[in-house]
Amino acid sequence: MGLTLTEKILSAHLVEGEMIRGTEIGIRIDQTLTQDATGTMAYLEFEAMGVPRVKTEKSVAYIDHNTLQSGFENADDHRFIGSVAKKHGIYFSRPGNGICHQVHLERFGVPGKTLIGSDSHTPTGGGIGMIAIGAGGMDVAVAMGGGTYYITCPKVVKVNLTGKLSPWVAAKDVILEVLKRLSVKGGVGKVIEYTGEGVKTLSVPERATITNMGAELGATTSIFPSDETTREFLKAQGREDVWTELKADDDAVYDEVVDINLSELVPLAACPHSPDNVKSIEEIGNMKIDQVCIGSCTNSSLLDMMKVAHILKGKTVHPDVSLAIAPGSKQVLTMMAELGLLETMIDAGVRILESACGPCIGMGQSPNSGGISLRTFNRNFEGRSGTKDGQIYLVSPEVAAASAVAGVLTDPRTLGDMPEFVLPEKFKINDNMIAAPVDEEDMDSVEVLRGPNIKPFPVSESLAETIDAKVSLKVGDNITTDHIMPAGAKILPLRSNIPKISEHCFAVCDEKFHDRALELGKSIVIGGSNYGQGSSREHAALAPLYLGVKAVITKSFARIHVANLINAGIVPLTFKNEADYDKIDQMDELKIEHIGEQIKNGSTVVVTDVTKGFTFETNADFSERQKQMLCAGGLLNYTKQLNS
Ligand code: MIC
Ligand code: SF4
Repeated sequence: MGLTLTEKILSAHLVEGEMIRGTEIGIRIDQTLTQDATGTMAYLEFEAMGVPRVKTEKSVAYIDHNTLQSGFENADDHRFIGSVAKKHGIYFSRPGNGICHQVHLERFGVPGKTLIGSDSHTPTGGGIGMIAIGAGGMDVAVAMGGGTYYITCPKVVKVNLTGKLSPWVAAKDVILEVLKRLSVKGGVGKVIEYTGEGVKTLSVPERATITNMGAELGATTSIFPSDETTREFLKAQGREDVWTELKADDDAVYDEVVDINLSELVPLAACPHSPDNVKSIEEIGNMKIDQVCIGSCTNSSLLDMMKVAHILKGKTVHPDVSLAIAPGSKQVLTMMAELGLLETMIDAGVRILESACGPCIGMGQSPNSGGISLRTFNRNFEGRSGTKDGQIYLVSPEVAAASAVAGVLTDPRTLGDMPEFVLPEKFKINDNMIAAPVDEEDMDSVEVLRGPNIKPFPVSESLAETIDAKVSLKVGDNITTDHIMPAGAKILPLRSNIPKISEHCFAVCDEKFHDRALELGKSIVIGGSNYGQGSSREHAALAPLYLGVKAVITKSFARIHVANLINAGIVPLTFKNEADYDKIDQMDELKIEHIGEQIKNGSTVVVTDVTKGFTFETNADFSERQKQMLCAGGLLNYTKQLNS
C-alpha cells in the first residue's frame, strides 16, 4: 500500500508511537520559528528549561507582529528576543525584515523537513513540501531544546486539483472554496494534502496562500508536493541545493477525497465574521466599501504585489476608500521598488505600510465605525480589526485592488484580459536583516536585555484532589482565541505581562469576566464546539490560568488550544452528551471529585452540577503523557518531575 506525502515525512521523523490515525505520535522537529507576540513567552519558557543552546537544525525568531511602538513595551520585547536569540543559537529576523511565514518560505524553508512555529499560520511552509505546524510557545520551546513534539496522528485528506484557474481567479479562491465546503472545523485532526494535475499550474506563492489559510480549517497542517515549480522557486532564492522531489505514492490511500476543478472556480469572499462564511463576489453584489487592506502572511508575495500594481496602474484609489498595502518581506518590498511597482502604487494613492502583520492583527488601520473593509488576510473574527462593529470581508488581492479603485466590491473578471504574471528567475537576496547568533563559546558574553514589562509567566500547581468551583463563564460555539485573549495595538504590548494582559481576558464576550474570575478565586469555563479556534497564542491558556480557571468543559476543542491548555495544567474536558451543555448556567457550582484518579484510570470524568443537582459524564481522552502532565500541573512541572 502506497503512502501519502504526509505519512512519508511524518514517519521519517517519528520518534514515539506508531502511525495509527487518532493516536498520539511524537516527531522530531528540524526547524522552529517564533514571532514576537508569542515569542517572549516562548523564550522565557526556553530559559526556564535551562538548555543553553538550541538543538534544532535551524531556529529563527521574527519580529513582525508588535511593530507599532507607542510605548516602551514592544521595543523592549524586540530587544529581549534579539538578545536571547543571539545567546542561545537562534537566528533573529529584525523588525522590518518581514512577516515570519513569508520570510521563512523565502529564506529558510526546506522541503521534507519538519517545522513548528508559535504561530498558527506556520503551515505556509507546506507550500514547499514541509510538514509545518502551528503550536503553542511552550511546545516550540521544548522543540528548540531538542524535545519531541506530540500530535495526534492525523487523517490525510486528498484535495484533488484538476483544471487551471481562470483569469482573475486566485489561489485565495481555492482555499475559500475549501473553507466553504469543509468549514472552520472541517480540518480538525487532519492534514490537507494537495495533489492532482492542477498542482503544477500553481506557483509556490499561490500554494503557500492555500496552505497558509488551511489553518482556518482547523487542520493540523496542509501540504503540496515538492516538484519542478518548487525547485524553480528555491533556485530563484539561491537555495536550489535544499530542493528534493517529494510526492505521494500513486497508490497512496487517503481518508477523504475532495475534488476541485480549478477551471470552475469564481472570485469569492469570506463574509463577516467567519472565514468559512463564503459567498461569490457576484452573490454579494456591488457593496460600497470603506477600506481595503492588502498584505498578511496569506497574500503579500511579490506575485500578489505584481497583480495589484497591474490593476492600480494609472488609476487613483476611489475617494471614499482607504487602501493600505503591507508587502510581506523586505525582499518583496525591494523588488517592488526595482520593478517600479512601488511607484505605481504610490501614484495611485496607496498607503504603504511596513513589511509586517499590521492591520491583520489590529496593529493600526482599524476601519471606521461599522466600516466595510476588504482584506486579503485570513481571519475576520469579530473585533479582530480593532473596530468592534467593523465588517471584514476576506478576498483575493485581485478583488481587493479592483474594488479599491471602483469604491464598490468588484469582480476582477470585469477588468478584461489578464496578462501572464511571471515571477523573476532570481529574487533579490540580501539577508542583512537576519542576525546570526554568537558561537557557543561566546554565549556568556551576551547579556539578555529585559524590560520592566517582562514578567514571569504563571505556573500551575499540581492537580487538586477535587475541583469544586463555579462556572465563571458560559460561551457558545466557535469561540476563537481572539475572544479569549484579544489582540490589537492596545493589548498586544502586554504579551509578556500575563497579570496585565489578563485584565482583557474574554472581554469580547463579557467585560466583567476578569473581575468575576478573580473574585471566585478558582472557576470553570463552559464552551460550545470548536472552542479555541484560530491563533496559537498560549496567552489564551495562561491568562485563564492566572485568573484561576481550573477546567474548561466544551462540546469540542481546536487542536492548538487544547494542547496549550494541557501544557498550562488546565483540564480540558468534552461533554459526552452535548445536551448537558444546555443544562448548565453561568455561576453553577460544579464538583469534580478525585479528578486525578479519574483522569489516570480511564477516559471518562464525572462532573456534578451541585446547583442543579445532576451529574454528567465528560470525555477525558488523554494520552498517557497528557494524563501525567495534567496531574503534574502542566508541561513545566511534568518536565521537572521527569528530570528529578
Ligand atoms: C494571529 O494571526 O492570530 C496571530 C497573531 O498571528 C496568532 C499568534 C498570536 O496570537 O500571537 C496566530 O495565528 O497564532
Ligand atoms: Fe501575522 Fe496576520 Fe499572519 Fe497572524 S495571520 S502571522 S497576524 S499576518
